[in-house]
Amino acid sequence: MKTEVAIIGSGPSGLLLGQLLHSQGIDSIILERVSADHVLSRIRAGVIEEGFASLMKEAGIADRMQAEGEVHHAVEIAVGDDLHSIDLFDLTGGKSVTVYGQTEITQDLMKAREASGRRSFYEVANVCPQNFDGDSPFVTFEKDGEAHRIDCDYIAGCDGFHGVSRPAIPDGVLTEYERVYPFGWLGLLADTPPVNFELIYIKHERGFALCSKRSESRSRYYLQVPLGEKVEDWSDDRFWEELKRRLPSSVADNLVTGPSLEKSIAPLRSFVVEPMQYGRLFLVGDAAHIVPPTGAKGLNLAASDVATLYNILKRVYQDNRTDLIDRYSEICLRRVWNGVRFSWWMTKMLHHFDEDKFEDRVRDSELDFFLADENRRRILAEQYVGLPYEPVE
Ligand code: RFL
Ligand code: PHB
Repeated sequence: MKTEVAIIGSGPSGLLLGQLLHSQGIDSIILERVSADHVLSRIRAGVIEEGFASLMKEAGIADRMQAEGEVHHAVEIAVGDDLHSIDLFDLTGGKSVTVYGQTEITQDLMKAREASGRRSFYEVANVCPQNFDGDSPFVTFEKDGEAHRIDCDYIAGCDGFHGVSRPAIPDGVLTEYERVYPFGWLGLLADTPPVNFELIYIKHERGFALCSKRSESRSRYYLQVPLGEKVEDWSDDRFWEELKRRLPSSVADNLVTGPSLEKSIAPLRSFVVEPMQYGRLFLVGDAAHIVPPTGAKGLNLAASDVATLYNILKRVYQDNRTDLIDRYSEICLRRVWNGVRFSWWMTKMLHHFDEDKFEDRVRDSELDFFLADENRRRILAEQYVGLPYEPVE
């Protein structure tokens, strides 16, 4: 088989890149290890920055997001019983975020991929990017026990944190930066009306909690839990009870409980690899970096990587600007490190760390400081709505 760009991974990064390339008449083949249904069963992100929303419009797949997604002009932070509203819209001169689930985005992208007629292979094994340090890269894989090879111009490694693209880069090329946090998030999805219109990030002595949503009738809640906690030990009743204890009392009375549709635990980690490219192989999204979900940045950083790679490849194919190829990593990493720092900062300020009482007090004071006046809240708001994308020139 032959294509222009071989894309490994059919998560939001791979699908969005494929769709944007298609809009410019550039061909791609997508290879995915699991089934499409399995990809859609992962309940993940919910907050979309304006830059990402614009990219969806550019790819021609924003109709459902615009009709069903909720535009949010504010976000709330609770400290014990005190609720502080961060007015994103006013503080940033008119910016907002959209609440629309990653599952919905992925579904919209899969539908568009099918309509485009471009090739995708699901449930493939032994995917192996090769020869990407030369001019003729190729990818080998197996489907139903049969071996295949795709010859291509470029390979996009959109295969997440546990993928094969990053480990395929020779030893000694990449530098890894990592921080593992001593807790995880237990998430619960339920068809119950959300406890509040705006999202609430809660700092509480029993641990962090987050009230999020997918729609007016579907809630998504998270609880900070110690590492090693098992999801089987958390009945729905135990989850709701614990959440209620962490909610400010003015909010707790509005909590509607119900059976969970999904419950899972995600460990929290910050991870960045530099550079994000080697020869004709590019690492995109979670394949190159992971952030703790506290800043709602993971999917949004994946989208800005996709924007950068798409704009580079567009210029390569349309204007023969092959000089731009080497700039991918450098352009992405500036925005990535900003998101990594913001996510680390929010995680640190809002979670309960057991080990050091002094640092706990310092973190309390830091949050008080940033909530105290408008100029300081603006610093938080500008980063939450997302920094602008860097142009490719
Ligand atoms: P994905 O989504 O992990 O997709 C990678 C795909 O590659 C496939 N794959 C392979 N395919 C072929 N061969 C192989 N060898 C392969 N190995 C892997 C995988 O099966 C998969 O389908 O990476 P991508 O596309 O880069 O997207 C990244 C996002 O999924 C991630 O950053 C976000 O979900 C992070 N995140 C959030 N981000 C936000 O911007 N806002 C949020 O509100 C937000 N909330 C969250 C989150 C992540 C969470 N978890 C569970 C980690 C909340 C949670 C709880
Ligand atoms: C979510 O709705 O899943 C969500 C929202 C905000 C975050 C993380 C996750 O910061």
